[in-house]
Amino acid sequence: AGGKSLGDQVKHEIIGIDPGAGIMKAASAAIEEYGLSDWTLIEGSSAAMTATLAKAIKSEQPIIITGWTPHWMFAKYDLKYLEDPKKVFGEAEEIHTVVRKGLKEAHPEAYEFLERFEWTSDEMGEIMTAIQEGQDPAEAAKAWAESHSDRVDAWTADIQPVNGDTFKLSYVAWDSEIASTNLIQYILESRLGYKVTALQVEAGPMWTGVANGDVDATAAAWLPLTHADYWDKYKDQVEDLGANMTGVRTGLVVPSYVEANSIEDLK
Ligand code: PBE
Repeated sequence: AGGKSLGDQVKHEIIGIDPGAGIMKAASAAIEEYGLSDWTLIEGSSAAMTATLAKAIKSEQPIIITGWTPHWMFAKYDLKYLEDPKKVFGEAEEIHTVVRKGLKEAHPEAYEFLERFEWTSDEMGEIMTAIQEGQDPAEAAKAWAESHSDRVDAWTADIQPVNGDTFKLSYVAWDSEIASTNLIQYILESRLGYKVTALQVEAGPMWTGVANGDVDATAAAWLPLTHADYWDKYKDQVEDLGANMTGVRTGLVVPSYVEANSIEDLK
């Protein structure tokens, strides 16, 4: 109601996601660095966060979430990032493909494909939106690969398929990573002859699995900032194949009708 501050209207809550996500660490740092000591970061999941966002938007209530790009929510809703003058959420963030040590020798075909694999946020957005609209993730990835065979051809050209070798991917149930991992699984299976298991885990085990060699690869490493803690811990036990996407971003996000423009406005 009129006169109530934004903080009071949202009960000084920022709607977060799974506690292992790097964005949660950055959001906690933002609370600290912007002096938002009366604010609470709510833990949950990617799915719970988008459900809460949908509800708030339906009733035009203010809400503050931890958000990132690429994500279908920016296509579906009118949203904005709160400015982050202290750069707590970093700057030029990328998504990297990180593999276990020895993968090149063990699975040179998969390694070669993963080394080549790089795409755009618009391309990922096509799969994410299809999933959000109700398509099964594996089906959405398959449909995308079939309608973009020129891309898939380039990523797999001249790689000799294997004969049913097993391969393990790890990822977290973040919408962006559901899209990328399903696409990689589909290409490894349909074009390169692998039998793939994609383990859906928390962020910690996603990294640990690659570091200890239980998992062959993950395409869900957000660097240099979002997963800096995991990177610092495991960098000597993994191999970084570089960015599979550049120009990604994380931050605090609100519907455009929310009056705040900067994290500083939350104080
Ligand atoms: N995210 C999406 C993840 C990486 C991918 C930004 C939610 C994170 O915060 O760790």
